[in-house]
Amino acid sequence: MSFSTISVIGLGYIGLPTAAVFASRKIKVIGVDVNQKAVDTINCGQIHIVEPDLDIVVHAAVTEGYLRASTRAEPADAFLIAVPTPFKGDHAPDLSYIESASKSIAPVLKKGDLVILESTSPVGATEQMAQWLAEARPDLTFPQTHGEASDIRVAHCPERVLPGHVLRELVQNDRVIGGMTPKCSEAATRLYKLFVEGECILTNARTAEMCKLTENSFRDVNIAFANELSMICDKFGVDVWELIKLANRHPRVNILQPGPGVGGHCIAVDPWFIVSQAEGQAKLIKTAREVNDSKPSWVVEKVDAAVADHLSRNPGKSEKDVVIACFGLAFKPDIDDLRESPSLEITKHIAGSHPGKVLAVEPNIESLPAALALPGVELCAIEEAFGQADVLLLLVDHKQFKTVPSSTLEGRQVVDTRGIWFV
Ligand code: SAJ
Repeated sequence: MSFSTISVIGLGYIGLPTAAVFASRKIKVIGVDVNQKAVDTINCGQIHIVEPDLDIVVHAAVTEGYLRASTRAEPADAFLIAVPTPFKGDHAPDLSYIESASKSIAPVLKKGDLVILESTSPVGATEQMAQWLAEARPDLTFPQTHGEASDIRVAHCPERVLPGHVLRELVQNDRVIGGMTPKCSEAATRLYKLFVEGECILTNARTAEMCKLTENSFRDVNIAFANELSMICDKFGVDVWELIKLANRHPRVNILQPGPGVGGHCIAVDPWFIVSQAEGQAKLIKTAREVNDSKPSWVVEKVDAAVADHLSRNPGKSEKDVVIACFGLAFKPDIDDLRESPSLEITKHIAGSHPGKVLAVEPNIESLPAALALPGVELCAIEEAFGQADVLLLLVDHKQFKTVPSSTLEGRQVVDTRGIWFV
């Protein structure tokens, strides 16, 4: 099987870089997305998301004619589905985007095609996707009924790249290849070998699904441990950052860093897929989610206490006179991504309850997000915030915040959730 045309369904944070990297290997790529604006932007050689160097790779791929975007599926030899898998109100996974993507490619499938699910998915989702394809195309055979003799090969190959380092990690990371049959895995490996320099490791679809969920749950559980320690240490008057540094001197201890909570659209979401399918067994994973989700409220309580402390030292002042500056809105350092960000949630909460001014300091954005369009909230430069604020809340360890001299912080009420401001 050779791949002269590849189609990537979903041109977001994973699909677009993947499409661009295939195209950079001089393979014809058709990117498909329901968002007309994103499609138009890409066809102009530009990008609609923020990821270092992606603009250069997409521009080259489009101008050289290897990458083209469309809102409609077209025939190809391999289809990669990279659409979102959010959770519903009850934390159960929402597979509706995978269902729509399957139904959109089904009419153009032909014998010999390969379909890969890249979206992070609950166990069994690949089989479900193959079932949707089979229902739409009764004239073709699929692995769930015809095994190795099937017309269509199906595999799950989860993406594992770190936002901010996507182009490097796409090429260098090892890739887990979970075919519905061994031949499906072999076909998917041939496809990824077109650009993956890491090892392609073969397994089955269910194990590959669980592997991705396990990786993100592992990180969530370990961050929860750090966050729980930070709350315990606060009670004991122990500096958690010093404690972690000391404990990590042990050759078999490697504790992660506490923060204001866990954000992003992966680590705060994926563990719930395991919990929703195995609630009775996934006790630790569920508790970790609850610990990390409880951290923003704990931070808000710390800010309330800092405001009260400031007022007790300044008897003439009322709450309305107290200016609070929140440093960082993104979900992690040095990016502009505010999705599922605990920092944004905390700032919004403070803005909603504090009667005085709230300054949001986020060097990676140019205007306030809609969530903070509230009276009394201003997007503000670092120096201006230091000039005005009585209470300083550090939420994200952006590089711009790391160089603040300790003299600037002296005599202020400081709540530092990242341990970079030592006062
Ligand atoms: N965080 C901490 N303390 C830490 C590390 C992280 O509080 O010590 C917080 C961050 O501030 C952030 C959240 O966790 O709010 C998640 O950030 P992250 O850098 O750990 O992960 P993501 O969400 O950017 O990317 C993860 C990665 N998974 C793992 O590292 C196991 C990435 O490889 C996955 O591809 C990605 O999820 C995904 O798409 O699933």
